[in-house]
Amino acid sequence: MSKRDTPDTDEGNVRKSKITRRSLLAGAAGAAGAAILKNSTATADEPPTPSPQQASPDPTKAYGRPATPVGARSTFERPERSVSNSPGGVSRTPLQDLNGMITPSDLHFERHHAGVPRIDPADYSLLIHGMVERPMKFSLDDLKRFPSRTQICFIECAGNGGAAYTTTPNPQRSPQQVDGLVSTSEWTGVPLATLFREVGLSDDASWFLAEGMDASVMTRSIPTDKAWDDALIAYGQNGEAIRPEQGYPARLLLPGWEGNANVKWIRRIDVSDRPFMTRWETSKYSDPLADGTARIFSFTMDAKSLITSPCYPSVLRAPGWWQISGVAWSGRGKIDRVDVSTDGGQRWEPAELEDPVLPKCQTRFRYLWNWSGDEAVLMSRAVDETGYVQPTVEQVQQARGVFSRYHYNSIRAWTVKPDGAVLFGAGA
Ligand SMILES: Nc1nc2c(c(=O)[nH]1)N[C@H]1C(S)=C(S)[C@@H](COP(=O)(O)O)O[C@H]1N2
Ligand SMILES: [Mo]
Repeated sequence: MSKRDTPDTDEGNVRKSKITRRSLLAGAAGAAGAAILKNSTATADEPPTPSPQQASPDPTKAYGRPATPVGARSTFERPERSVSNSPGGVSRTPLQDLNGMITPSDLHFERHHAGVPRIDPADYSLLIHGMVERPMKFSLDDLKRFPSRTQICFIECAGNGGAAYTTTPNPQRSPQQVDGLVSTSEWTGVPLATLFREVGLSDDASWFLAEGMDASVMTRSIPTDKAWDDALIAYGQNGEAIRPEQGYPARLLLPGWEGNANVKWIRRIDVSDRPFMTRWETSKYSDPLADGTARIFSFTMDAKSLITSPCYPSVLRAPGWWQISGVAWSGRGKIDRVDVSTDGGQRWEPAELEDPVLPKCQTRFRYLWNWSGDEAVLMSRAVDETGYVQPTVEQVQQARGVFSRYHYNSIRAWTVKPDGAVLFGAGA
């Protein structure tokens, strides 16, 4: 039918609907207007009526629990730290259950060598002495009178990731089991530089000893430069007081530096012009090298990344689009880029980084992947703002030998099997 042959009635309908739309905008909806809305996708459905199961019999109760002063997770969500039986305290963060960058405080990993001391904040004090003009003791209240600073950053145990320091890892490992000794919190405290100005450091001061109040009396030597840079005496964690397991009422926070040096329950700082060579930095936390020497005071955590979804023990239900998601971090500064490979490291493509990208902080990355259904090997590779590239396990073993005990930041891999099972390692 040619345009000229179009019946008048159709023309009339077009005109009528135009007028109707205008009148609708004017707020005068007539019978014709209703017809247009009926055929439109913009029609709003009735809101769903709550079913008896959804409706709460008592609006003051959630999940049948009475309203409480302190909340709890949905009973459908059960993220848990995994607690190991090794001597001392170790618990690991369930990285595979987390979104974004923050670790909920009750899921922050724990590493303590002789239990968690119970410290009444009224009895707490921090002594700063040694090569200072005015030795001083600060109560917790004293610490809180100074201007505070807040920083979101990760803490990672230097021993994290040992399970990945091999070319033949156990395939039945979750992100928590491989790399669960890393967590990220928002920390609040007083800059150590402020306290150092208060006590007046002598000109030759270059190191200080940090000592904990727990039964292990953890002691580490730290260069004073770190204090002038960004060290905190932290008393806040994710908006509340620091957790007992994280060092209540105060800990040393050294953003980007190995977990062990972040002395918890800190009670004493002894300022000096040389390191103290404590057992925590000579027999432990120094890295044996291939040539028989050891690297000592290897404080900075190198760039690292880990895909946390998909991962063991989850299973991909079907081929098609899946989001690959994970976290990347570097003790040197910001993450600049994370590359993802879905073919075992032959081709790499940049992932999207989720804002905000903060220095010395975990950064969430994501990459959309169309899984063909064939076996695939997923890898991620972090590059930080200094240009440092996360190495392969072969590269780390070449540089440090196979007996290295700390700083295992090599590229991690997951193998996706044709049946959708996800296993740890490239050769799984
Ligand atoms: N006083 C004291 N500080 C300590 C420890 C300890 O046992 N005692 N453990 C260290 C180790 S080995 C690590 S990895 C970090 C762990 O911090 P977190 O338990 O808050 O995660 O704290 C460090 N600070
Ligand atoms: Mo540690």
